Amino acid sequence: MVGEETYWFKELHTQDAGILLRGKVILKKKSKFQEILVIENPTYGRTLILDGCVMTTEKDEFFYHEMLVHLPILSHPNPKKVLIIGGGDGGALREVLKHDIEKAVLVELDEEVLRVAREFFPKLSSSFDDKRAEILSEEGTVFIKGTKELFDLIFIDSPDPVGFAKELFTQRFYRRAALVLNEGGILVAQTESPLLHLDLIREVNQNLKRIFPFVRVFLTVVPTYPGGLWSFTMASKSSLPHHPLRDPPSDLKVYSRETHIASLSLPPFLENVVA
Ligand code: SPD
Repeated sequence: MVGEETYWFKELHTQDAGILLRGKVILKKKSKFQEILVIENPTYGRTLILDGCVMTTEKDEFFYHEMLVHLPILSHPNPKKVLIIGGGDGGALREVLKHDIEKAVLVELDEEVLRVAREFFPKLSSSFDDKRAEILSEEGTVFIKGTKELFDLIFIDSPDPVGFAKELFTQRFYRRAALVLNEGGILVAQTESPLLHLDLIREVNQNLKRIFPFVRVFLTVVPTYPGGLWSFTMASKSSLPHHPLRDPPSDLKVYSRETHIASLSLPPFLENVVA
């Protein structure tokens, strides 16, 4: 299969709809935790697929990583220490390091994903070599329980809530994460598709509101993800501004002052669920 030029990858997003990508298989292997597949698709470029789900493609990853990171980080008055749970491809870390922060700790469960990112996704994973970055391979839940450090932002850049990732969407996990946030800290999670996973977004929202008085959902598009429209949820014990507090880094493709404000403006079908 590796080297096969015309392999058709199929991911079902529901029982009867999904995405098809044809391409050359670059790598297929099983890690301790999951199946890792890398294909080269002429339209979306190199694509990382974990357990049959598209995680990132070279062509559209910036929609996800820029919006996940810059909107929350520019909502914090003075971010210095950042924690990323998951995010083993390095895309979120790359965006975090565009800011004047002192330290970013990335905690990825699967060290094989870190290795694959280093070898096949250098545009994302070159962030691993930044002096401010600390890369750990362990379970996020275990790290959060054991760490003595406090963070200004915690990004939960997880896969879908299936298998080992399910815990990262629970109230129990959010309570523990809240304990390692500095005063005024912000927790941010990827929270799936408003079109296909509205119940999950509602549940995460309710769970976070039991812990944090300020919770906001914001949106981006990710063409290769289920439903195409994607949500993030951020939460804090301090109020969250509606606009960025500083100028963004200069080399961005989708995040701007305008898209920041627009992304926080929710369509009624979603606003009704999280208001
Ligand atoms: N359905 C795919 C959801 C994946 C969300 N996380 C992607 C990680 C990219 N850094």
